[in-house]
Amino acid sequence: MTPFVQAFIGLGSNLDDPAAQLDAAVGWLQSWSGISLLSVSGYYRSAPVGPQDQPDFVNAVAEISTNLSPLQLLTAVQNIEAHQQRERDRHWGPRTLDLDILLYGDLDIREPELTVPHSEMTRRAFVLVPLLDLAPDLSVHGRPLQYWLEQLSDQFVESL
Ligand code: ROI
Repeated sequence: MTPFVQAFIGLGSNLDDPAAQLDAAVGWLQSWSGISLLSVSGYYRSAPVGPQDQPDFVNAVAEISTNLSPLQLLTAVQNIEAHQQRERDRHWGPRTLDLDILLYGDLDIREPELTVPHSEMTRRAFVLVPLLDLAPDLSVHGRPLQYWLEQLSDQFVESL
């Protein structure tokens, strides 16, 4: 049996009452077999990274403990997205719910379906700010979160 591993999931939405979408996603994580929800960051409003002609996002990060393998966890979060009828018409466009595996223990995963640590996380203030709520002492790619965040002062993120 797989031991439990601590993992972090990024949550984002900018359609159909984004904060309610995140609440619902947290509810799914809480009840999912093989996942224990440990904590959830504050919710943050963030300007869209990528195409600007879309609404602001609401973002958060959840800390979980899981005995699912990385690919089983990926399937779980994809199922949760599907339950909330995720809409995504175009690449980097608006979406009702986006769940990203940010970190899975201290594993480095490079599979065609899954890269962990998430390949964009050190370039996204909307990930780093909520993650700092939960794990202020964490390092990614050998540097503290705060180091990465300092490079991103142009990205707008505020507490909701
Ligand atoms: N921008 C913000 N601010 N928050 C997101 O969750 C988010 N997700 C995305 C893209 C479109 C890259 N931009 C985002 O997938």
